[in-house]
Amino acid sequence: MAGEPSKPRSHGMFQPRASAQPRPLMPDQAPAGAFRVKVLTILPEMFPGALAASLTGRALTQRIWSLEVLDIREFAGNKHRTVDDTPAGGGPGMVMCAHVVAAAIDHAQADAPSDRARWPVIYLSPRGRPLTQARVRELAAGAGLTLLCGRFEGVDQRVLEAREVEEVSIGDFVLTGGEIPAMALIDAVVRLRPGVLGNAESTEEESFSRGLLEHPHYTRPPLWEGRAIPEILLSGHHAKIAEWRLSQAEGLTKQRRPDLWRAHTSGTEGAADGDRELSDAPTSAAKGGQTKDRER
Ligand code: 4GX
Repeated sequence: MAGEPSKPRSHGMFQPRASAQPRPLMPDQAPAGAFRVKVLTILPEMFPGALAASLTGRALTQRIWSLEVLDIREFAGNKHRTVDDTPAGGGPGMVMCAHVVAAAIDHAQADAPSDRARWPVIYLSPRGRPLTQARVRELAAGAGLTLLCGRFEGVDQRVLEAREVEEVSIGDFVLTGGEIPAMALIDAVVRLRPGVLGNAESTEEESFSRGLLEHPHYTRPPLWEGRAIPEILLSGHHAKIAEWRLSQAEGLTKQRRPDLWRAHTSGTEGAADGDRELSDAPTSAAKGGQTKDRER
């Protein structure tokens, strides 16, 4: 869905111009350097949805990234705007038609850079390769991406093959459609673009705990419902605190994610497909600590 074209707000001779111009939420044209996201869906009204809030929303208004939502029904080619048909071989549900989805993909890719690796078409599906922070980083380094959101039982396999669509899963569970997974992927990618995260949310310290789950976090009050903040965190010994956090992160990873722990200890993290890093979030006070919401 393209934003509304900016119209003159005055019909008079003179058009007064405020120094800070209001910008449409979704500009028609992405400025050079903006990360361009195209979404193919039969539910365009779901976008920008949650992506209009907070950091991704601010970045969208700032044109750090752009969102173009295309209604797959526009490519149906019949007056009933039918996009699906019954599954070959029988069975329940409906399948999205290859020709309709192909027309939507071809339209989306028409003005994308020809290098497919830099602008992939991704189909969100539980059958896909699990999304990793490593893949998110690669996508964020590109120029943009096109996301195909399926409904019903999915899309005809032939269009995935013919258009070299990459299948990606956000987890081993089944949602009603690919729109929410698409939003999750967009959020993960956009936050890595320059200018999206402020200092407080920076990913600078992520290498500290690379490949590990994050250590627990605490804030005031020091005693809550009889539970104290671990004493070490109130000691002011920064080296000791960093050591404690690392050991917490290691313990947690060993216990909850033996797969990540194996990758971490075997030194395969960062390898082509071995990178299952989760701890991208700031390890906040690892470097001096800061309170985002209030001053100490
Ligand atoms: N990670 N969904 C896809 C349609 C569908 C159904 C069956 C293929 C086979 C999902 C996920 C996810 C819901 C998106 C079903 N496609 N996507 N959709 N988990 O659950 O990415």
